[in-house]
Amino acid sequence: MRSSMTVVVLAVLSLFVASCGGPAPKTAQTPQAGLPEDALRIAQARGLTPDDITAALKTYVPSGKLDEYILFASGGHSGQVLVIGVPSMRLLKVIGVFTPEPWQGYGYGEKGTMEVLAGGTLNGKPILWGDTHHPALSETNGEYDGQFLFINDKANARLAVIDLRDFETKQILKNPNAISDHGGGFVTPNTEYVIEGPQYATPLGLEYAPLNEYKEKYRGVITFWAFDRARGRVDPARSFQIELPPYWQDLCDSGKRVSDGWVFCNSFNSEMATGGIEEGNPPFEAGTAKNEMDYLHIINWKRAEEILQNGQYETINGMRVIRLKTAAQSGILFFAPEPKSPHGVDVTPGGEYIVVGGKLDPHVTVYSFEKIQKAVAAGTSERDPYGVPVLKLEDVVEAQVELGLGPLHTVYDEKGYGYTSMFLDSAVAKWSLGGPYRKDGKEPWKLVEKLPVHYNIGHIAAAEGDTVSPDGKYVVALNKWSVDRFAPVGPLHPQNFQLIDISGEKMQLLYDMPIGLGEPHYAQMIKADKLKPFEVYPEVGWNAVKMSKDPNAAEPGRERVEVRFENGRRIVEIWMTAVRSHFYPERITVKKGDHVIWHITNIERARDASHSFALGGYNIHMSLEPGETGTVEFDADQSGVFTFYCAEFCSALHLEMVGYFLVEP
Ligand code: CUK
Ligand code: CUA
Repeated sequence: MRSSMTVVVLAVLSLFVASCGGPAPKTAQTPQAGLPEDALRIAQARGLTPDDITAALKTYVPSGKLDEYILFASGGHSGQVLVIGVPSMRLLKVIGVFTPEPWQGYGYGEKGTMEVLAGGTLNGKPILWGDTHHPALSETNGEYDGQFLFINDKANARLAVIDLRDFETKQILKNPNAISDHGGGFVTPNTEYVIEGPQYATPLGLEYAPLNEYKEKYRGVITFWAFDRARGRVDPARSFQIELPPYWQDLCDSGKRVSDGWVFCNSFNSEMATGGIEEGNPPFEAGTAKNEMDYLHIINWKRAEEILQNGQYETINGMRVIRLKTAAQSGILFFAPEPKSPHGVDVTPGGEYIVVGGKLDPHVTVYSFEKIQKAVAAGTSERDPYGVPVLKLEDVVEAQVELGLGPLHTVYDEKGYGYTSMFLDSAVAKWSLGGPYRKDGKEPWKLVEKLPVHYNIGHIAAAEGDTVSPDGKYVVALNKWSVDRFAPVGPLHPQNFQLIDISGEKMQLLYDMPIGLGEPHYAQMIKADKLKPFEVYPEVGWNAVKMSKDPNAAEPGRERVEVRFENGRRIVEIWMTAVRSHFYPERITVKKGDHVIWHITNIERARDASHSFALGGYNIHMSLEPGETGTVEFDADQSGVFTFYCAEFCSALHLEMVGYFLVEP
């Protein structure tokens, strides 16, 4: 066994060296003649198989070389976003979103970031964590444009906007009429809207109603957050919602190309179960799975815009809401049956088909947008209990493809294949699309290959996967369990991202990346060269939340401390600069009870010359990137001698980058 493996290893390596060294034997980068023996010796010593070796060669990114793709992954209940290079699977950054993040000084006193986090409060109550599920890159004509990233918080029904010029969170919006969400964020093809679909039904508008009024008072609500690209912010005044029945809507996806203007959402509790296992009712898990069919929600948002123009909406908690009756009667909302307890809904790149994962059904069900249009035009007399037109399954289904156990989410490549995550099978199923996608003569709508993954795959992400032109090349399996894949670190195991090469005839597993933070759900993968982030902030004195020069920025030569009185209270305002390796000034003296406003500008122009401002005892930390201005404002409510220092190892004399904050009793 071992010797035959060694022979294969040798064959793979000699092939590799031949192909690398063959055509251009004289360049300095050419592997030396000694390489094959070295490489063979290492491979043998480490017990690597030929597949291991090709996987290593496909994922290794040498020092100084950059990754081809960037994966933006939700951080799950860490409330953050992970930025990962592909194919190296190196973690590049953790972006603080719904949860304060100390390294970036996000939520530790810096005024702008405190205001961003305050956008997510509910009736003034701070909510300092989130359950991020679905990151969505901004799109132009259905292609990722690399400008913005959006992500939802399932736990609290919130949406965040991240600016990809500096990879920082700029805005958090609390949904005024729902307490949980799920099918979002997803963008429309030109990022007109960022969609936030609902999850668990509650009384609309965050009102109270007992569970025995479930059918009358509880509702789902889908939100269309209008995005103002020039301002880089969602504009709540132009946003709107559509009231939905209390069917527990799940994933949503935007139509594109032929289906642009439409949105599709699953649901999984058309039974309207309300639980109560303790009172002898069936538990939710059984109550929501009783019916054979749930409803695919088919929503015409362009029609909804017309209805808004006509003024057919109500304003609830400051948000324009198209009521359910209006939506059902005016061509906005339609249903189509879908096999019980569906999960993922994923529109094909050209927008022709909507693929629904069955969860408790071994098939994915493929709906045809063209057939949906015909069925809508033909009309139907069937209605759900809320008056929503229900199309006939046989009128709108194109195919049902048997894949195995627990199909959840589907992504696409450039060759006409779908890749579906199989939760119960712990596998990725590759299957052939039909219609315009089938140009290679292969049989359409058929399973072609299954690759085991480790373990319990949830979402799956593909290179440029949600665009109108996926790249193929890679998919990443976002596995919920890792069990035995990594060195044990206690009962709480990391999740496992597995990189898979899909460029060849057969899929190849390349790499396991442990995720030791929260539980990622979805991820999107963009070509790295589409991102054009700042290397340093464009001007000294930059306010990173407002993305413009801060009028209060401290300037070199104009550093100062001013004391004034407001309503009989002493206000101490400080304008300070930071540069390698000092703050200016270095001594700040105030009196106990003073209100302190402290501006600091990092006046560096060198790439990576970040400083920070750590004030012990006051729960204050700011990160100041080159050019950035930050402000902290607080009451000096503790007397004593405090030190402030730069926590970023910025220079040889970084330890000397310090000052005293003296608070007189
Ligand atoms: S959900 Cu997590 S595995 Cu929130 Cu997109 Cu399917
Ligand atoms: Cu600046 Cu350390």
